[in-house]
Amino acid sequence: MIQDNIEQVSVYGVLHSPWVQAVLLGLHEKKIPHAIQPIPSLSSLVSSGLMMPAAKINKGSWKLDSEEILKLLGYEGIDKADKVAIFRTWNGVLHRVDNPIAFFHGFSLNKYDHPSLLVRVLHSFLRPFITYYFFTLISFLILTGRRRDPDSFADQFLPWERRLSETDSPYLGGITPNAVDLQLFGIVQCHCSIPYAPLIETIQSDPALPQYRKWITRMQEHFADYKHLYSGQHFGTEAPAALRSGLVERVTYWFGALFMLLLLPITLLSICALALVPKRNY
Ligand SMILES: N[C@@H](CCC(=O)N[C@@H](CS)C(=O)NCC(=O)O)C(=O)O
Repeated sequence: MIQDNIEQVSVYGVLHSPWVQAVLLGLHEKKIPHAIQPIPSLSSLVSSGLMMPAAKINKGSWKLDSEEILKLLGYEGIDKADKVAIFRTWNGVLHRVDNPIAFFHGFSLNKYDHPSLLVRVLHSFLRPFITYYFFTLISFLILTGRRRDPDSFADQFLPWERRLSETDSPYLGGITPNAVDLQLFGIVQCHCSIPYAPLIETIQSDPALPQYRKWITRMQEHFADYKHLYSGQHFGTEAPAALRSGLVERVTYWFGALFMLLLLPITLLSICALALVPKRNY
């Protein structure tokens, strides 16, 4: 159901998440005023842990799930087969923890606006907790055998290559991007935000993916003034790179990361507790 009279949207989420990216791209596309917060509010933390994206429209309750949020913003839902095909293009993302320093560095660079320096510094100090959470989650998935690399990373993009070669429209949604474009491009953004070289090189140069690359370029041109365009620097367009956090925020982030490492038993216990919180719409 579409929400009427949207004046302001708050989004909780990390810029490396494809689903957070999809929501932010949708808000940008529809020119809806919004603010991103890197730390969940207490109410969303209690009911759904660190699950993101969560969005609060005007003064309503926090909502989960990127597709549901996009529907509230006025986008049509995504059919089941498309959802599966979108999700498949995420393969390779679990490699982002191969280099833990690069993983934390990627998170330290995330740019969050807030008029108060004090709030930005406090957020920067707390943000490493979220990085530890996702580092633990991804490492757990790898340890339990969930990372299986295909013979070629190109295969996961082939259904989209076929779809794009069968249409004359610039986007999967026709003359403007729809929720499928936003989620699929959200995953491209996710891959590029902490890049895994073999996967990025496949998208950049595999001869089987010319239409997919053209579509990425069109999406980049369409979203040229979006602030978090991680894919810009990887695909040779004029699109600007994603904005980066300032030095004070970065130093505070690393200080927070070190502090939490020194409190490792408490950090790990909190991560386990949050991982057990049931995720639900509320
Ligand atoms: N279908 C959901 C997926 C959301 C999702 O998987 N979010 C991940 C980050 S990319 C998350 O928050 N995981 C934390 C957890 O499972 O506790 C959507 O489209 O929003």
